[in-house]
This record gives sequence, structure tokens and C-alpha cells, in this order.
Amino acid sequence: MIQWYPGHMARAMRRIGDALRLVDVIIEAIDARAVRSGANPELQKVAARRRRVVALTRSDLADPAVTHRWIETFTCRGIPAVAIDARGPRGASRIAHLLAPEGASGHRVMVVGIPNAGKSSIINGLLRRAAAKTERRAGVTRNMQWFRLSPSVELMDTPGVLVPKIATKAAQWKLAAVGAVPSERYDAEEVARTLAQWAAKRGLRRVPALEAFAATRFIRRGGKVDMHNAAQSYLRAFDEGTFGRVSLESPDDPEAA
Ligand SMILES: Nc1nc2c(ncn2[C@@H]2O[C@H](COP(=O)(O)OP(=O)(O)OP(=O)(O)O)[C@@H](O)[C@H]2O)c(=O)[nH]1
Ligand SMILES: [Mg+2]
Repeated sequence: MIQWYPGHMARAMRRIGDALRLVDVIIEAIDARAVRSGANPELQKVAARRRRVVALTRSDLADPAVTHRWIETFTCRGIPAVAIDARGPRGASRIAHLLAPEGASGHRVMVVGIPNAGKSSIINGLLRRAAAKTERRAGVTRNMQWFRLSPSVELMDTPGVLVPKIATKAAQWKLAAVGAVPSERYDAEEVARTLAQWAAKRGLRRVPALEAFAATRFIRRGGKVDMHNAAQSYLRAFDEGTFGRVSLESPDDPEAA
């Protein structure tokens, strides 16, 4: 069981609800590699009556064809969506275009999403400076914070929030694999092994078996394999795109049924 719902998340969820009345547009940041598990239905519920746009972050690490289908799916549901690398200026300008397609101004924009989805990176991209703290781990932003983009546009960064109970086993390991859950909350070997088996079942040969990966570098003196270190390194390799661009979920997955 992989779960993570500390007190700061419940508090953040309430504060997001309270602050929403000040907000004109919501950007929901969702990792392009896990768009189904990486969307937070609770956030969507509180934001139901607000204008919402979706930023599929880490599209540089996701399968471009699958990301394209996700964009189509959102568009069909009337939700504007873009695929971005949230770290670069191009991503920011694509979001800016979505926010104000006709050059409209006078916005209060709130960026929401699950932990580590790239929310603070989006804020920094729009501001063109490293104003919000970003880090390669979940749970970095702990407080809501406004940033002024221009005299008429303000941006609010928010802490990442998960749901109180991640419903399925599949969602649990996928959220761990994309870094939405801190590493101390799960067994790296179990998640790495599940990811490897998932890839093998789909014939994704670029993603190696955990044992094969471990055998290349993680043999201890005496010939024993250091599986824990290997698994951590395996998950890092996945997250850095070493195994190529992999999407864990697609709109037409049979398991979505
Ligand atoms: N490859 C890649 N890395 C990204 C992208 N967006 C963000 N990152 C990296 O992912 C990590 C997390 O980004 P943050 O912007 O801190 O994520 P966050 O949603 O604010 O995270 P919390 O505040 O912890 O909820 C950082 O190391 C970023 O550099 C992206 O589009 N592609
Ligand atoms: Mg943040």
C-alpha cells in the first residue's frame, strides 16, 4: 500500500478552496506520463466552477503520440490543454497563450496539482525567473504564495495535494514512479519491479528488467546484488528518461474500463 496524505495537504486543500473565490483561472499541472492517476479529482471538484486549463508537464519524458491523444481527450471535453516541458521558456509561452488567447489581461491565476507535478516550475517559467522553489522531490512547496507577473496578472503557487486514499494499486505505483510520492513512502524494489513487469507485458524493450539493470552495476563484493540501490537507481533512470519516453497511461488503456 502506498499512501501519502500528511496534515499539510489537508490544510492546503482547504486553503485552495478558500482562495478560489479570488481566482479567475486555474492551471492544473498533470504529469504527462500518468495523466489519469496524476489528476486529482478532489481538486477538480473544488475548482468545478472555475475556468480550468491543463498543462501536461514532463511531456519531454512522455510518449509524444500518447500525449497527443490526451490533449485531444481534454479538448473534446472543452478543457484547453497543452503539453510542455515546464522548465523551459517555450512551455511558459504556450501556457501564456492558453491563458489569454486574445491578449486579455487582468487575471488571477492559481496553479494546482499533485506533488512534484511541476507547478512551481510553471510559475518560474511564466515569471522568467527562479522565484518559486523547485526541487526534484515531492512536497517542496508548503505554502500558498502569490507572485506578480505584471500590473494586471498575479500567479499563485500552491502545495501539491494528493487524495486521502490513492484508490488502486496501479495508481499507487505509477504515482511513486513519476515522483509524486516521496521515496521513503514506498519500497523502491517493489515499485521498480512492477514498472519493469508493466513494460515487459507491453513489449517495451527499452525498459530493462530490474535484474538485468542491477547486474550491470550493482554487484557487491562476494557477488551479491545490491537490489535496493539498484531499484533506486532504476527509478531515477526512468525519471530521467534513460529508458526513453514512456507514458504509463493512455486514454485508450483497456485497464481504464
Ligand atoms: N523533465 C522535466 N522535469 C520537470 C518538468 N517540470 C518540472 N520538472 C522538474 O521536476 C521537479 C519538480 O518540479 P517543481 O516545479 O518543484 O514541482 P511542484 O509541482 O512545484 O512540486 P511540489 O511543490 O513539491 O508539489 C524539478 O526538479 C523540476 O526541474 C518538465 O516538464 N520536464
Ligand atoms: Mg512547488
